[in-house]
Amino acid sequence: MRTDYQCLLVEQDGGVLTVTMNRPDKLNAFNDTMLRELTEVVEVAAQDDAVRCLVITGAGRAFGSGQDLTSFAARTEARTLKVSDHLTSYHRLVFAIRNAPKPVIAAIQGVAAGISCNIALACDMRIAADNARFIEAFARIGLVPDGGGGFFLPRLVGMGKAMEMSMLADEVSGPEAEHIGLVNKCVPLAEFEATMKAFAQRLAKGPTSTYALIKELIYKSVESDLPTTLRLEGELQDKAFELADHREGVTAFLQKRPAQFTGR
Ligand code: LHQ
Repeated sequence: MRTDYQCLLVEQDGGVLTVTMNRPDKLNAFNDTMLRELTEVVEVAAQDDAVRCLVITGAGRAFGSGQDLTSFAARTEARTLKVSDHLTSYHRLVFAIRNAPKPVIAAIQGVAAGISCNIALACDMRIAADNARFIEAFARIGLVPDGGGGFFLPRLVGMGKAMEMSMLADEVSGPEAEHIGLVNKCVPLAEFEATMKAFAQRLAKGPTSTYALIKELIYKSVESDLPTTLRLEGELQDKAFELADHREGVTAFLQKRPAQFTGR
């Protein structure tokens, strides 16, 4: 796994790969390099069996402040770039996260604004510190939510809250985010790092191949009807039954000991 990135810190601890967006003086705003690097790491980690849980987080006092507006404004004014073309690069990152056959977690402390917020929403789960500030900042600058926000937001928090967050673009705090289902867990900042590590390590020791099947079932179900989902459930359960981790889970239960999952 490559670790010498210009705008990222990449660290592996057991089965957990932690990727830290590292442009703290810009509150980790996305420039082209950081977007390209983050996409590469997620795509490589998705294929690497040694990585069983991926954590995306931010350096300094933010998760991320969205698109780097300084570099972007110059390019749109000069008409050297069509926004929808630029967005396809973000979409590649969104698909890489969603299609990774293992859990991808966003760990958010401080501000998560604009497309950084929506990259966090693309992840499978979110852990927040109580200083987190989620801002669908787009309407503040006359834009619609992008980076998948229009898809993820209503599915996570319902239509009304999604509309409110998108139109008013007010900050949602970490505790409020937990209350409305935007994040899985919000903890005091002092406990954030330890909580995030324990959560990720627990997932990394889980039945990884089964987790891939769970991702497929849950994500396809929100776009399917009941008969289709129940058919898929059967197909995926047939696959899960063949996995070594299923046999290990049952054996461990019968032997009254904790399961030792290998991820296969
Ligand atoms: C920044 C940024 C930033 C550059 C803080 N860029 N420098 C749009 C266009 C096209 C295609 C792709 O999709 C998008 C999607 C988007 O993401 S649109 C939304 C873009 N993001 C925003 O509109 C948020 C802009 N930032 C802010 O509103 C504030 O900075 C927030 C609320 C994030 C944080 O506020 P504070 O905690 O008060 O920090 P600050 O404003 O003092 O920022 C600290 C520094 O970071 C500052 O630089 P300086 O040199 O003055 O210390 C900011 O200029 C810089 N920074 N966000 N997106």
